[in-house]
Amino acid sequence: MLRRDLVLTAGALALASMGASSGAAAQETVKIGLILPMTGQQASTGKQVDAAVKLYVAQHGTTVAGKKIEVILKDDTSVPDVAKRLAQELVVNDKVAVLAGMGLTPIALAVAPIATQAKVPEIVMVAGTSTITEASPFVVRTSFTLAQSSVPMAEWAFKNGIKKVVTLVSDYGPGIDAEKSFSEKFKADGGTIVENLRVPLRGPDFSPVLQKVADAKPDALFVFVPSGAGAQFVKQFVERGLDKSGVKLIATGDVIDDDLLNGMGDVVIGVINAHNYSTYHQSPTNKAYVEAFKKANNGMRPNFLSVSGYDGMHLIYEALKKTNGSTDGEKLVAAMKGMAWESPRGPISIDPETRDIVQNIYIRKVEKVDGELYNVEFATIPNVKDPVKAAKKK
Ligand code: VNL
Repeated sequence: MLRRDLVLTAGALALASMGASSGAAAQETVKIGLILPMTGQQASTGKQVDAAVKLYVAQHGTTVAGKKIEVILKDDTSVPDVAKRLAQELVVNDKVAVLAGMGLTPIALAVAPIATQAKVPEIVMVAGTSTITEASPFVVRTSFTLAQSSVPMAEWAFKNGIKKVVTLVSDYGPGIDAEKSFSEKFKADGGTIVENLRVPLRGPDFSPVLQKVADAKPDALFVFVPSGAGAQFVKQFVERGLDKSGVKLIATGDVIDDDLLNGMGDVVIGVINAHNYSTYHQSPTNKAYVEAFKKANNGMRPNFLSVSGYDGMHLIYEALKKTNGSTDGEKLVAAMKGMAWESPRGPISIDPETRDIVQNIYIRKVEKVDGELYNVEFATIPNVKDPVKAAKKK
């Protein structure tokens, strides 16, 4: 504890003196501290986001508004305390102008006080708990919130004859947001939530909860697990025979991740889910993105987290252009507010009031196209703001 306090104090002093001498012209290089889980349980997330950031830089160059861009990648090993220490070091030693990445909610929250103290923007490219944007005025999010996809999923389910649902989520911030927002909407529409089940984030075993689902026999099981964990869930769902039980599987797109989809096998064909991005999204922007991403990464498919990383880089580059290269954190955040552009996922913008992303949510069905499994979009809910924050305002 003591050592940590000392480090924090030293950090604060260094930040204060930095602030006093930050003449704009002095800084030739703009450093971006990219904190990602490159190893550990969330390594697939780090791999996707890092690849997208590298692609963005390769396509758009390393000079923005006369400044040289340098990305410093750090592996947080999926551990929040490690991410916090790395953020401190990046700010104090490397003097980064921006912190980015944040592959899990606890990591985004651990870094937020440092962003506030240092007045450095924290670009959240993954974590999806609603409250993260409220943890610091320097947080700007390019990923999503879980309520954004869970509420449309609930609406679609009730409209399509599903009356009784069991929910199953990872037991932490985004899972609880998914559970609550799905359940509230589904009940408000007239449906019944039979049971809310949760599994631990680390090393989940789905067997005991899937037995409960088999016993409850709902019309559908609604699931959220974070990107990377869906394959294990589907495997156990099939092992328990639930794919043949008449219980429909519905989910947020995190579960039916494009990255893992082909490995899940034909059992997931027909699964309906709601999300912000599909590799199969039919737009020229996305076709170009998927082609370039695969080419640069040995044929690896880009998933929704790669797109959030790619968009996060766009946000940083465009904000720097707007500030004429100034790295003043408040100016950068001000420049980011209200920014709108065409992403591989479709049109997106940053809500100037909440600094959270506004985006289309698509209802999709897993289909086999040319021998590969894809999430094929068949309905669009345009310009969705985070429903949790929207409800708070009322
Ligand atoms: C989170 C949310 C992480 C959704 C995810 O994948 C995800 C989070 C790593 O907030 O921790 O798909």
